Amino acid sequence: MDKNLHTSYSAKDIVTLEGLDAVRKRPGMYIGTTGAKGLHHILWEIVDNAMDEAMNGYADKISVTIYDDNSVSVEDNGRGIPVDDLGKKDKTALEEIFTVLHAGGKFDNEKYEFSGGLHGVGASVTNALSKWLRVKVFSGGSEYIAEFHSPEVDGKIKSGQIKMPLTKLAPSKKRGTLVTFLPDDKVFDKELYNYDLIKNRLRELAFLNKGITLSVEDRRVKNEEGAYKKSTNLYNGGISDFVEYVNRANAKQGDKVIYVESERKAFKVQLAMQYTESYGEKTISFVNNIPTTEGGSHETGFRSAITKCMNDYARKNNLLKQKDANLLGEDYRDGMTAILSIKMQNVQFEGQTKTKLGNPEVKGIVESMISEQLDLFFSIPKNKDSANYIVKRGIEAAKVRDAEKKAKDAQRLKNATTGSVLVGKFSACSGKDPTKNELFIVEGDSAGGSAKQGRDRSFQAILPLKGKPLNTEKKRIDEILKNDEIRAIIYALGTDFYRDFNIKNLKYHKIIILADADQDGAHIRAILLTFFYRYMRQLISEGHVYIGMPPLYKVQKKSDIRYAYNDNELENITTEFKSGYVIQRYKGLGEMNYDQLWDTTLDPKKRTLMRVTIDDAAEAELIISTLMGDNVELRKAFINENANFNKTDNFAEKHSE
Ligand code: 28F
Repeated sequence: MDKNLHTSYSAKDIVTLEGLDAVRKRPGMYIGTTGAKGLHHILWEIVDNAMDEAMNGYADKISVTIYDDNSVSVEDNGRGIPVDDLGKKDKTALEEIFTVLHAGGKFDNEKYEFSGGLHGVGASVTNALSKWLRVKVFSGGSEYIAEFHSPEVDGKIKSGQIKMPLTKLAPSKKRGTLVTFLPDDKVFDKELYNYDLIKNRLRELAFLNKGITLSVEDRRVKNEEGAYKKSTNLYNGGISDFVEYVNRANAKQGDKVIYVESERKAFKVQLAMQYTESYGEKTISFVNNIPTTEGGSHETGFRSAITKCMNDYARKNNLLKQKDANLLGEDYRDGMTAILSIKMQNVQFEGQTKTKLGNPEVKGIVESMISEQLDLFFSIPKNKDSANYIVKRGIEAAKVRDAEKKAKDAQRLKNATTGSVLVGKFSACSGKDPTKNELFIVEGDSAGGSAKQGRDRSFQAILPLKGKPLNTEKKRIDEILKNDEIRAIIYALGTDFYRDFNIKNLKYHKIIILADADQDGAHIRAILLTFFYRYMRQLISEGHVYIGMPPLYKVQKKSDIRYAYNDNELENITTEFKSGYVIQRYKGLGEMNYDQLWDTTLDPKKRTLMRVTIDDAAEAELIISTLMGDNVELRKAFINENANFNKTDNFAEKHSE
């Protein structure tokens, strides 16, 4: 990172000073990273523009195509970017959108009521970071074209320059906008578009915007029939279909979906809820189609509305006696899956990973809009059984809460000797600064032993796991509390868990799971991620959880020792060595001695960590409830379909120090 970045420039200076060249100079300021996330970000900017046209009611089909030169196109069937200024002004509206930062009128709200692009920086950044970009507009019975490129002039790249000004071509019956671009590999190196990632995001957009068809076609691969891989999503049931999709591993026939929506001037709320036999709460929320995995004021408002409405309903219908205390919000949310989607202007994102909604005024707005609609919904006779069911579940949950509290207090008394659960296992570090300290949760005693010896004890703590920890999915809290491995993790982290979780007490800002790269290791990763996701969610949403990447191979030629972390790297090393080398395939962490473990996996300067992120909460829900739930046939199908049991790693993104 350019150290003086924070002193000499701010985004607005760059805009006035250098236009698009500034984007190329510091891409990280506009798209975060120039890794896979950044490559996909410049695609989302274009998809967002098509989505804006669809959300405002002018388009209902959006298709993405990936080509084998890694160029990609997005097409919508909307009005088409305006071309009526052709020849009138020095810069057409279209040229503005693709060559001026924060241009395209999306930032003055009256033209676009809701825009997903607010969190983005617009199509001009995509243009600036592409080798070339072509726009086709189909409107008024004609086809138009404009082309941009980023040529090298006197050794300097001129980013996103107009190459072919807007030109009218042949007549056409089509309507809409088609943007095709080739990301510049001088910026993104060898990163390639990920079909599954794009497919999942377009499916999420289809759920969030009912009636819009979103598809992606991958022209880099053909199946045996010679057809390209393609996925098309259209959900006329919108987020009601979404909540059933998330619950497909748990829901039973007849588990009703409750759907309410409300719209005021420039503010729209949609809520879909479905109760299932599973425990705990699953709320997946969005603002302008952007996942808010760290929650925020909209979720707070939603939760207050549920609690208030259900307690009022319970009293009014004599399901709670006058003398009974109100139930807690969490009682009503036990077993509930909710999708909350709001659309608004002037969004302020906050939180460690900018996925939390700020805007304090939103809590009250959402609370009143949802309360009003839920009261209406439950006053309709045919919906009474849903309300009665929710209150019944709430009353049961309150009873379990009391039982858990008693179990916990009893446990706490027993826990007074909690050290016992850690004694002989846990090796603390001497440093007291949580932001620097790291906790390695290591599979197996032998690996644990070499981690203890190999680590830097000033900031690295080690917690070896005897065997597989308890699979906490579908388990009650009191059962979970009986498992020593889980208790050891809770105690070592210092945050407590579930209702009593408090991230402020976290003793380690990096929690690194070290497990073998085999099925057992993958199962341990899945179990730990399930537990963190269910009972310590903020650890993941605030980016504290990592997966350690031990090397798969050691290649030795005389005294020259190299490590390969995947087959690709092995190939590079053996090519370099040519001959006279020995390859050792590591079966597990335990095969490495402690200084090799330090060199390859523990040393912050050399190791590779995969940060676990929840990019796709719906996907995470599905993976966890499928993999860890008790629906055996679904799990078998999932594993066969995905082969790579490490699907959980899909939320992981390469993280270098
Ligand atoms: C594949 C990507 O970018 N679609 C778009 C439109 C439609 C209009 C528009 C876009 C300049 C300042 C208003 C048409 N007719 N897909 C897309 N479709 N931009 S981008 O207008 C941009 C103007 O704000 C459009 C009437 N009003 C707006």
